[in-house]
Amino acid sequence: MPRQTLNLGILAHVDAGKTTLTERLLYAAGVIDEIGSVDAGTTQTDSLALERQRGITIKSAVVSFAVGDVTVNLIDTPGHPDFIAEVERVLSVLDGAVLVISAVEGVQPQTRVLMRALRRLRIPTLLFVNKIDRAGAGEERVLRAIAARLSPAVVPMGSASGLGTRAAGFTPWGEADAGARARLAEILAERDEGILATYVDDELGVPYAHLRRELAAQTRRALVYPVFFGSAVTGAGMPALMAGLAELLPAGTGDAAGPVSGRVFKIERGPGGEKLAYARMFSGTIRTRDRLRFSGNHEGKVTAISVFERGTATSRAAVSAGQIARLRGLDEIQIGDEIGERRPGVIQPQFAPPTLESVLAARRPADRAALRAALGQLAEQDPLINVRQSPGELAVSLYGEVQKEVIQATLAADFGIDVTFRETTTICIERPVGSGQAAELLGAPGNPFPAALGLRVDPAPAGSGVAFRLEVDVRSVPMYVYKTTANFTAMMTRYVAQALREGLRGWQVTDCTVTMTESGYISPSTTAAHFRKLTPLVLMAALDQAGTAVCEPMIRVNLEIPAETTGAVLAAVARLGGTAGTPVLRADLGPLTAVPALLPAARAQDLHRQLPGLTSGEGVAETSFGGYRPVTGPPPARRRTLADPLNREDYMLHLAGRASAAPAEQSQSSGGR
Ligand SMILES: Nc1nc2c(ncn2[C@@H]2O[C@H](COP(=O)(O)OP(=O)(O)OP(=O)(O)O)[C@@H](O)[C@H]2O)c(=O)[nH]1
Ligand SMILES: [Mg+2]
Repeated sequence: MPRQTLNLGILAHVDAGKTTLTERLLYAAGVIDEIGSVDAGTTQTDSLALERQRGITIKSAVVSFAVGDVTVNLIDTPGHPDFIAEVERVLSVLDGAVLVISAVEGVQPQTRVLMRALRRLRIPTLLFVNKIDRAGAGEERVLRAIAARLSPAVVPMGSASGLGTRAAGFTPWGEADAGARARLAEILAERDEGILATYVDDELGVPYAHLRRELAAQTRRALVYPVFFGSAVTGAGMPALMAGLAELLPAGTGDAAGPVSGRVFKIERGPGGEKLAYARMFSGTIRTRDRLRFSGNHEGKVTAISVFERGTATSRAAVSAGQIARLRGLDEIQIGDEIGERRPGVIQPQFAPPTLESVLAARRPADRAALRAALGQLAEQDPLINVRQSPGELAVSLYGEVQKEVIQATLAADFGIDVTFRETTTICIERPVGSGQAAELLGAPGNPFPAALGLRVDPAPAGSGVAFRLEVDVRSVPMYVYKTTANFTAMMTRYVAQALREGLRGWQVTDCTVTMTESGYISPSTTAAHFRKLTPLVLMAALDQAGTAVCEPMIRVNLEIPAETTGAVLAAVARLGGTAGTPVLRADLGPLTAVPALLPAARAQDLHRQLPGLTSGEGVAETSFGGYRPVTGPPPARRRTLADPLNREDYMLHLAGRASAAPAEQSQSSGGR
């Protein structure tokens, strides 16, 4: 029987100890003989120079070790919220996760954000309460916070002792611990009829082996969350946690003989500048020199394969289902690409998009072209930075200031380019406020192309994105170009998405339905390029009729503040352009009052800064993405990019002219396209 593989993510709030725990697990499994430290910059997974300097994780990293028959591919992720996109990309390739919680700080804001995503995706997860050796470490307190804030379905797996000392330890419960056994049966009985029936008769009536099997089954279905305690620094609790990985999480072998299916979650450049793609294999086998299809229509030949074994990537002739491969030779491949067969189901983003952007420029004018190329490479590894080029200007999307500093330092260290950033601004979106329709008919005066296209834009619910629908007779679609209607629809969907990247005021347009109401062609002169070029023109005209509202990103803030400071905090929220809900006194918060508030993303940082002063350091604020809200006052506009080959402003002027001017002038103004 082939070895089983467990693709395991380590997730946590920043500084909870993920990288230290990774190092400790590698040591305990015998992969490394000496334990590196984050503070000395000597760990396996914080291998980038910048990670070592700063002592934080920036990129996800893969290492592997064995527990019994199971090969664990561990993916260490960054905890800082500026790097949440790294976690996002990893989530879709995991079999299970360990969510690390500090025994001192307890459940922190990012712990909740991550747990929400893990629960939503039903990823089997073990909770590991780390740092029990540190002064101030708690057990009951942390368990209560976990139950109240992460999930009530938690199962403590043992008890901690000597908290706050180097001698702190963890003792797993076993068959003889009657109290723990009864509690375990009680929790499992809530989700299993068989156990419930026996348990009601006799608390200890369910055989212990049966309870453990059921615990594993319920953990694998993400119904319950076992909790372990320990210390990544002293090694306390490691045997229990490692046994838990093998016993409770779903390792598998996959179908190595099945059709090839994999997913790329990380892109890196090798020492010679070659592209390296990290892919998790769901099914099938890839061998060197295989030609692979990825992301729909691209193809490439694999020139080398590494798999993860005993710590690092090792060169191999093949990689199969369950494993993580590092593939070389696929120059066109991108992060998020599916290799081979598409897996059913759409991958929904779990976290908020970046809400900030900043214009940057090379200090030395001679570096301008090099900067563009370097940003292209950074975008390969992190497409969400969404490099935008407008006349004379380059801008990137950002989650925050730390990410900005990291981009600056990376450009300096890896590319030798010194850059300066202009001030950071928020990224707005545009939503249609009404319906609009426009068309270019075959041979109509001013239609620059031998193709007909009509589009209608209708508003759709907030958060629904963009939908495209075909409402034309299929006979009006040039089949000699597109082969099938499905293909035509797919291509039109692409053109529409492309065109909606910049709306009337330069922001991405979303939350709308675009319907194709008119189509026509002249065989054989009409080509795909004509539909592609006509789409932004017609769509902009339709959008102009519909009108759009510029909306800014909002941050939802859950404040927990001393009751007597409520008035001052509410006033500050209002000053920052936010709104607050009704304060609630909650028993679990002791003397604190909970206040929900919604603030423009641009101002949320200000509230964070003011909160300690307003609440004598007692207040805490937990933030999450709060959607978009129409801006008050004059809507901000964003500079257009060069990506659009046709000048849409010219076209709009031309349309305006067509409405009022004489026909002779119209045909003139359409010339030259
Ligand atoms: N006392 C004690 N300190 C720990 C323990 N685990 C980690 N630390 C310390 O906590 C700090 C952060 O540890 P990391 O392992 O870098 O935490 P991380 O979760 O990987 O951090 P990011 O990747 O930046 O989010 C370091 O100074 C560690 O030495 C522990 O069990 N006990
Ligand atoms: Mg780390």
